[in-house]
Amino acid sequence: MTLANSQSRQLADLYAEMAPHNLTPLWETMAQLVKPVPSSPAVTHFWSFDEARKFLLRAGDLISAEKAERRVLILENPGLAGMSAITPSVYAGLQLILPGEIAPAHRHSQSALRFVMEGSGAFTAVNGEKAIMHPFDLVLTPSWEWHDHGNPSGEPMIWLDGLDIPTVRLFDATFAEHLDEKVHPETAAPGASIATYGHNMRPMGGHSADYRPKDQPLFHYPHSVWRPALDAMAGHAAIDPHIGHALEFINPADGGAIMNTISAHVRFLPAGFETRARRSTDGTVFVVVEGNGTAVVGEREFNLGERDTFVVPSWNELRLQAKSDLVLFGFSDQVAQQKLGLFKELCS
Ligand code: GTQ
Repeated sequence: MTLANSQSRQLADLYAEMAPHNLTPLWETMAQLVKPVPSSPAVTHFWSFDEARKFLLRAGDLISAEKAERRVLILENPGLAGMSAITPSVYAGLQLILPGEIAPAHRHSQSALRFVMEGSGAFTAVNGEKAIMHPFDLVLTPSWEWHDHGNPSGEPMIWLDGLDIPTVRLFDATFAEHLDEKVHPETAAPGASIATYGHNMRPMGGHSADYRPKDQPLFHYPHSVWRPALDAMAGHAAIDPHIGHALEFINPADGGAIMNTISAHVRFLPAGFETRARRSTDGTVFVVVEGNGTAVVGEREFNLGERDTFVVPSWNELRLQAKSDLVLFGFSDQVAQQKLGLFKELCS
């Protein structure tokens, strides 16, 4: 037996003997653990809204929102089968609430955003204040705030849920509870938090409305507000060659991201505009709000239409081509990565 052979025999014996002691050799897995650049287990993927909607409406015939607690089809990344995740850190799903239904009040450690895809007049109530939802509104239900959903309108309502479920799972830090009543008692009239905190000002004096947490006063960012803001900004600012005209939604309490674990933005690409290639470490979920175009992600190419969703995993190169004026909504774990000192981007 050669020296090398005898050494590898002895190593194999060592591995076998220490395995029952739950000890494994780093040098066999080092290359998978500490990689020179990200190589996400998630893959890029595209979900047609019309296709997903058909399945969601079928589910609507078979199970009530109340029985389901939340009637949601999870957008599961094909590279993360069984993980209920669209990227390793972020969850996304399409939620349906039919006329007259309620989704009962609960709260949990997980933070959520809702981005309205279809319907008008349903609400998400957060700590007892309703946000009446309209297409392409953004509504937040931050960590540990009570929330219930209801639909007094006459039409089905569908929105995209974005949550930090996989992040909370990573930290093993989940708590959840149900309220005794199905619907949280009303604490403020619909629109009160926008009226109070939604204009780059904050209330002074003893009457200041403190029904909302001080560090998270605003939870409704209506399309009727953000869409004109995006146009106005596009009329004044030079376009970013890698992103287009983009505005991040912020928490007015500190000017930072909307929540501790999730960042969200909207962007506008004028007809004919093509972004230059960009990679970033925050795997990002995009929803098409308006227009047509193409997303080129590595070797894949997706034709974009209104309400379609696609995911670009960490460090995948993205180029966007706008056939018509194109408006996108996007969210990711960027804020969490920035706080942890991990976020990187590469613009070519
Ligand atoms: O509406 O509270 O898609 O708790 C997943 C978990 C939605 C919600 C989801 C949830 C919710």
